[in-house]
Amino acid sequence: MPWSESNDDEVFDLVAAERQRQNTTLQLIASENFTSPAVMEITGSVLTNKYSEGYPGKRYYGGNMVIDEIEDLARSRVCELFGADHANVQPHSGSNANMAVYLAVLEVGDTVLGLSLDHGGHLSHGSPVNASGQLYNFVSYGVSASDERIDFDQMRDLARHHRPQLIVAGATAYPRQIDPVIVREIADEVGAIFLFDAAHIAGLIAGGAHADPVPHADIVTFTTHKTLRGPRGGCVLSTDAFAKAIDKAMFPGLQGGPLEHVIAAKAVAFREAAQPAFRDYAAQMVANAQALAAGLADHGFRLVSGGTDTHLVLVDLRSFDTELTGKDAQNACDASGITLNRNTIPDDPRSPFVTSGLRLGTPAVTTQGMTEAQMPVIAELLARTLRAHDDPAVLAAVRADVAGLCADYVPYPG
Ligand code: DSN
Repeated sequence: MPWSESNDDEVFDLVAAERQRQNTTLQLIASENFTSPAVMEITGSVLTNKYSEGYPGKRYYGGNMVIDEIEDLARSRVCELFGADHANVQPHSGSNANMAVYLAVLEVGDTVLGLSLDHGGHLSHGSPVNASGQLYNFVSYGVSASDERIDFDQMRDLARHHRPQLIVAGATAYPRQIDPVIVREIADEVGAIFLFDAAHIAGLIAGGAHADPVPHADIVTFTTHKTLRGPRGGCVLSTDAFAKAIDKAMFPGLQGGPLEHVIAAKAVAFREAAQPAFRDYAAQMVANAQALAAGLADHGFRLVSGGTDTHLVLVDLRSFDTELTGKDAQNACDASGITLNRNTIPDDPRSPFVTSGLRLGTPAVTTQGMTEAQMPVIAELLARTLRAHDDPAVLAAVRADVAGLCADYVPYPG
């Protein structure tokens, strides 16, 4: 029975509308990017048809001779890119990568240190509403009130007091580099395993803009679709000592059949990230974030930690407008064609659903070819939006200017 010949216009039209949205509005969500046509082509390939539970050479289904080569290629490319002993490229997401690590190295109820969610951590670092926080005894460290940077003295004190089995470093809304050497020292002092969650900064590491945590951490997890610019998915790197336990935890422990079409696209992205041009891209993401931060400060926005040395900026809206919430600001930005997300700031007086902050990132606009020259323009567009956040005429005018800017940097023409 052949496939239906009639096009599913309903879905295809919606995809076309989303492409139009991405082409004509600014994408400033720090965890998003524009992946390459090659990555998208491979993600949509015949590999989606194949079941391949298991690992290369040890599958539970026949017909995996080509798939084995693909997964081996992805594993060897990513090990070379980051200098790792072992890679598991099967996680469907960063959360799954983290959960597989917990399953591999912890017993239920074990104690873990992680960055608190409202200071920039991630749900899978022990939030009480996430399985990580429900299955394990997470103790949160945070940023210090004085400089809003990770308080390593607090991390050390908590480690000495709680003797955790695991220390998790890494963040989703933290604009500063995290020194893996200090975390290693603390982990060694208390005999803890050290996991570095590099979800946001994997592309900065691959491109040489941030220090590689692989030589210092026992295990490194990351997502492949943020600064790394690959397909949506996750990855775990580890020393040989943890390889077997992590592979077993991933499959059959946590996931079933791997997404080999995505794994092949990860292999493409790993190769792209190994090219010399990717080093320029990584450096430009950081330069753009710093220029954006400076532009926003000029308009009266307070920047958490005073700036950034990553691809993202965390804005405290209260210095700009005490009444303006992150939720209302995000809605106004949606109307003016600036896509970003509201975010809690450290010790936010408002709820995580409302928030007092915004998170902005430069991975996508940098892929489009924007540089430091465009960042003050974006800061101005944001300030105009938020100064008149309930005035539809101003929002429409900003939206037209956003479309004008994006017209010079169309990510997916044709
Ligand atoms: N949702 C991701 C982010 O935006 O940072 C984290 O999982």
